[in-house]
Amino acid sequence: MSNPLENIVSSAIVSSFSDKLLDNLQVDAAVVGAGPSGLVAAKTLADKGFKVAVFERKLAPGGGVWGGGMLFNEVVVQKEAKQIVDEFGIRSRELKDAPGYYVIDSVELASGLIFGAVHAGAKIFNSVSVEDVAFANERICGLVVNWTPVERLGMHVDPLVVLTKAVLDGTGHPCEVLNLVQRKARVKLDTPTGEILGERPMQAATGEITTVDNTREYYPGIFASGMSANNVMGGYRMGPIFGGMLRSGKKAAELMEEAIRKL
Ligand code: 48F
Repeated sequence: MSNPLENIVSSAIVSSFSDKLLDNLQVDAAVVGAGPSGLVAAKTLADKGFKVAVFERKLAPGGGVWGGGMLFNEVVVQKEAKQIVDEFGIRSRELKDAPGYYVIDSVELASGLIFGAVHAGAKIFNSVSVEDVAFANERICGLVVNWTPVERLGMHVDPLVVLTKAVLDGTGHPCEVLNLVQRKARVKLDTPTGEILGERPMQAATGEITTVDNTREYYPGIFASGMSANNVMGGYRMGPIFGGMLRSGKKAAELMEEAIRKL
């Protein structure tokens, strides 16, 4: 009896996904949140040959990029980040009245960042939420993950664990993973108070700088990028300008590479 098409399709999906998940239960770098900073970090690390898994709560990766500003689906980047945009093959148009600033269709930016990260070899697990961290020898050594629908429905289902040499909290404004580290591991973070300082209001130019400055390792094994870094370190928000986010992803990848190579 020949194998019906329905079975060929279902088997291919189940076996391919199982292989992917099994292969990513121990990775070099685990990125939480497929926003702009997380996706740039994922591509940069994957380009260097590291095994990278990205866990994204939503069905669609891309974070806050898709909606541009107030759902007008265009965003701005500045010249300091133009090279990163070019590396991904994403098109941009320089503003005539503000040289050094470029507009980008936000759908092209989101899809281009996702495509770039996946093509570099990073694996994105979408609809997967990070609900806890694994902690050993005074270091974050893994992520506790579960399906987002399980989380949303409040189902009493135990999670699985992914072990990693370095975690990036790229969860945006809530800095969820570092909040978990502070609350559950009860350790001091590398901030002036040892705690999360909290995001400050909008100050676009300063926010673009603090996003990159605040991108660093906050506890052994865990780094923050993007708005998460600003929340942890009391940085400013900046609205729909994305150069700082992209540069933060690059910086996070460089710091994580250094840390992984030291292990
Ligand atoms: O917020 P987000 O886009 O991260 P970002 O790289 O970029 C911020 C900008 O989009 C924007 C801005 C620009 O000027 O200020 O806000 O800092 O993406 C964060 C992603 O993390 C996911 C969330 O669904 C979003 O796609 N996320 C958050 N918490 C979790 C998570 C979690 N616990 N597990 C998995 N994914």
